[in-house]
Amino acid sequence: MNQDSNNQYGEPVEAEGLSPDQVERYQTNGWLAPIDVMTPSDAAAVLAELERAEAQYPDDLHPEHRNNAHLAFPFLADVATNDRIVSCVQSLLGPDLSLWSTVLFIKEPDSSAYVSWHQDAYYMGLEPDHFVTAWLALTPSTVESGCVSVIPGSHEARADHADTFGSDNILTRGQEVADIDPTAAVHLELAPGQMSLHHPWLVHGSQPNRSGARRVGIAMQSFLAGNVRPVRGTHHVLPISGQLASQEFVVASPPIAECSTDARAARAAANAALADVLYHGAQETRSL
Ligand SMILES: O=C(O)CCC(=O)C(=O)O
Repeated sequence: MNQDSNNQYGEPVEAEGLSPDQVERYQTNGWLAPIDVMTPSDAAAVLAELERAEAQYPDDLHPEHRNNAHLAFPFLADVATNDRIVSCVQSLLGPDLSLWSTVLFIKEPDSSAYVSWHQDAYYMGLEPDHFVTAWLALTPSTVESGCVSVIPGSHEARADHADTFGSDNILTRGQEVADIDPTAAVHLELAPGQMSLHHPWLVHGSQPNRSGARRVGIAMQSFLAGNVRPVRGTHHVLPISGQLASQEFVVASPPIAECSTDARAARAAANAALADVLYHGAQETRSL
């Protein structure tokens, strides 16, 4: 329980966090899953909202524009500030949290989109590495549908990455760690409403969706502890609980009205800054 910290709306965060055993397993393995966050019917309701929003605002949620949608859609800001998610992350990082970015990782039925082996922290321009990615499933995330797979123990070392810009690769620059043995991977299968947590240096990726249904996940990437600061670039963060991290961050506001002019401008500013950080030194860029 984390009764002495508030979320960004000023509400106390009282949901159950992780047990000491779960914290230890996260620290040893570099990930923890599955973690129950919401009921399957609550996850189905979020999915229905997302699919309604995709139909209503196609220019705001198409495949090349899935970063930081929580800054334009209040229902996604609600997910990102979900008390259970925040409590679990506080168990790992302490009471002072902010949210750096979110990504909607959506793979259409029987499609070729995949995510190459990578470490999240490699291009984020933040130190120290006291941050965590939370990945919430809104649909079944299975081996068949291309769930997130992880390489045990890989969070202990920083790996070299090469840019591939592969057309089916969902990552910004198709960044890839070479020489990964896929037979060593652990597949983080999740039911709707469950999440995984992974360490910023954990090597992970995912295969194409070979099922007949969409695979939809929301990555909160990443929650930052209070001592994290930028080492290059401009970074927009959403305060989540406790004290804001470094004063060097630009403070983003949660959206009040869906896709309002202000909300779209806040998201656009955050994405422009994010692109500068993620494409640092890259030969090619894509829009976010
Ligand atoms: O959703 C996926 O398939 C990959 C997710 C991922 O790379 C991440 O959350 O860091």
